[in-house]
Amino acid sequence: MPAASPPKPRRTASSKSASKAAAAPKASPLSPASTKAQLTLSSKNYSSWSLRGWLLARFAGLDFEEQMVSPDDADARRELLLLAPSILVPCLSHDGAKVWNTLAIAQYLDEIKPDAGLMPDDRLARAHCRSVSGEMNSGFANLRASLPMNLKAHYPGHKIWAGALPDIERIKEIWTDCLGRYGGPFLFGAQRGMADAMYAPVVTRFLTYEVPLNKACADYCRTIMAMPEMQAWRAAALLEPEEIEQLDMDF
Ligand SMILES: N[C@@H](CCC(=O)N[C@@H](CS)C(=O)NCC(=O)O)C(=O)O
Repeated sequence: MPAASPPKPRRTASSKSASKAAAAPKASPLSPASTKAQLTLSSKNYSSWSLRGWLLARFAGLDFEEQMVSPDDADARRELLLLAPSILVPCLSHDGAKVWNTLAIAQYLDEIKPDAGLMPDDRLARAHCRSVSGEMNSGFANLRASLPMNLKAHYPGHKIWAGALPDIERIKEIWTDCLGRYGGPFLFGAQRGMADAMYAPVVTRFLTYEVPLNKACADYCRTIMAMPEMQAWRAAALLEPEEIEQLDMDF
């Protein structure tokens, strides 16, 4: 269970915008007129960061259009440069704001959709959620390099490179701790949120490569894969025609 701490007063979109209204001009001359939000993504089969951004936007209840860029098409890459200054996906365009980097997107969505429950209410749990989400965003390079996301693939008995084992152990430790502390079935309790979006591609990797898991972690993987959002993403990934040879490993 989370340690007791005074609940953090939830920000509301209206109170937050009210406090900024006095200082900020009503509309920036640089902002285009408000249109439907757009989320730039690449492959649903291979792009783990696209999956994270997409889940965050869906969890937040954002009304958005997907803008798909082919991961290995040079013209599409040039187009992506115009859309996302980092040349990376995901990139969210919403109401004049352009947000890239998955953590920044999560923070932005939490700000504009404060009641969506992307982060827990409790101050200590929010700090914990930010920490494990940040750890995913900036770490686990060996896991990412050696077990690429590939929803179409299944490699049972895959020999896992020793360099990736500490990453896997650390992720299992994070999940087991969160599930025990907050009671599951999601990392921060009854409601799915930011940390679940961050770790969802790891769930798919663990299943693709049949990484041995304890019961709590295996149950968590089932919970994530059963989410309607995850099922919708997976169904679209399986229909994707393109294949990236370097990521289709042959074992
Ligand atoms: N930490 C970044 C990582 C973003 C990232 O690496 N995205 C990959 C896709 S999985 C990408 O766009 N790579 C360049 C490419 O597809 O050409 C984030 O949080 O958004």
